[in-house]
Amino acid sequence: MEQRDWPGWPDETARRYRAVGHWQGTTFGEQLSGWAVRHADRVALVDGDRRWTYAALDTAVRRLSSGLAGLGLRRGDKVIVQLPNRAEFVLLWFALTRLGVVPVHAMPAHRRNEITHLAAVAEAVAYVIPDRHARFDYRELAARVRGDAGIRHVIVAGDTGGHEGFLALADLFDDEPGPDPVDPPRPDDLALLLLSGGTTGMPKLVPRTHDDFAYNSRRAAELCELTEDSVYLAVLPIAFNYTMSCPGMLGVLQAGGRVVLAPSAGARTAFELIARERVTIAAINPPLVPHWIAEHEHGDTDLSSLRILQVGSARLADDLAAAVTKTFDCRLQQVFGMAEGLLCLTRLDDPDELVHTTQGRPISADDEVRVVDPDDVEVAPGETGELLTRGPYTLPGYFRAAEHNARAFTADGFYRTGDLVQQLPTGHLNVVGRAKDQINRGGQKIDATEVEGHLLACPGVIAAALLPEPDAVLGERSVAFLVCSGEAPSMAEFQAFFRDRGVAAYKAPDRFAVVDELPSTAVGKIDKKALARRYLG
Ligand code: OOB
Repeated sequence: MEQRDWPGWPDETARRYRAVGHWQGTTFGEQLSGWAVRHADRVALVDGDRRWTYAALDTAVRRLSSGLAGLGLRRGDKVIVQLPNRAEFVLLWFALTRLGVVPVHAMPAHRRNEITHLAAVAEAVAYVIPDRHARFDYRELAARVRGDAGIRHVIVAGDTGGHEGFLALADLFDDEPGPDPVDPPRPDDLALLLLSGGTTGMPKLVPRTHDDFAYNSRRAAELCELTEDSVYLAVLPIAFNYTMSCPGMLGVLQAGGRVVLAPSAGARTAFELIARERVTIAAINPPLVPHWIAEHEHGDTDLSSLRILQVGSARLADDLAAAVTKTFDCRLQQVFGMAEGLLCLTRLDDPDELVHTTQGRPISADDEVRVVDPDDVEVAPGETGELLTRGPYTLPGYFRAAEHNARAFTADGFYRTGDLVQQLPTGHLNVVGRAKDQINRGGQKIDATEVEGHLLACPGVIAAALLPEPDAVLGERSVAFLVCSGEAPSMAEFQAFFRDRGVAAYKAPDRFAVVDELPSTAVGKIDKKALARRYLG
């Protein structure tokens, strides 16, 4: 049934990944139970003043699992989870995966437009939200979405605010852990659905299995040499697979270490937590780097516990990379990853030269990488080309997207990443550009086609193209080139238009430029290269 929703790995390949031990045939529920035996009294999770030992975490998860099962949630059901960095995310994530119920990882920034789309594609039966977060009331959002999307249950981590039919997550913990699930998941079942950055309109869903996602985090944890003494600080959204599994929360838990949740991405907050919890590894994105450097130079927080600072999700400038090494008494690790799978890390013993100028190399000996020209022919070593990949934790196809899959993968199953790279003889990759129609706004991916669709729906706009332009802080920001029929709407009007359409705020263009016409290619498509040459230099 499920396999028809997405292609799955060829049987022969799957057998090989099992035989060599990449896929270990355990589910996340089983793993948590195992950790709870092995590390019972060690602290697993810290959120503010709240702490859970492994034993307490396992018990809480079992109590919540049985409550969720009592609601009627079953293996294969999909649940949209939109929670910030709070312990409730962790409890819920394990409670769902233990039942084989599949969390769909929404981001806190998503709004009605994105959630409705996710709910429709996934046929989600439930939607889990915080009450309020970052001055936004998610209950209002859920009240609107519920009507549009066939969602049976809205579950609030916090106060339901009197919304009729909303359930409080706290009330779903049964008094005692119930029996094991009647129909438990299998290790090769879909475990979670991640969101792709998107290039063709709306985010695609990335299927990840228990086997492949566990391998991803376990292998990353090995390369980061995580142990029981490791303490991971989750700075970026916990639902992001960078924070979940690279090695992230899952990697540190499987090593018996401790996860500390940062309530916000601010450097001050992070530094206080590093000092208080003796954090050994933290993961951030390039826009945060200058803030961390400034905070370190002006403050006197004790960061002596920190061994690894990971930076990834957008290109880290070589100079900034060198500045990290100079400023912090810890190892910089560049992280080049994607929801779709492939993860590249610089190694702890790589020479500085490689750590400062490359985005690492694939974590698995079975990650297959090709660098090709537009005709899919491999380029000469060291030359620039598009990165194609397949392997033991890279998706074989998106969820319910057969048509898109035909374009996004080669005939022999390589995923077209849309990233332009050069590969060094050491295997390290240098990310030099992008062949996909996407803007990487400081790590947040914006699908140009999707935003252009919104722009074209705006009264008075007759043609639209969204392009990246360099930005000192974000690396890239978005600029919308518009052809308008009359007087162009103001910036404020555009912003209100995007908000009213229920689109996540980061997708609203940072700048608008009204032009007389958009250049087109021979086949009549908008020529973005010419547009960039003409207006962006
Ligand atoms: C991570 O995942 P996504 O799915 O949000 O975005 C993936 C895309 C990549 O295809 C690439 O275009 C870009 O983000 N990217 C980088 C990069 N890391 C990601 N571009 C240049 N340099 C880097 N270091 O962004 C993600 C997932 C797991 C771990 C880390 C990042």
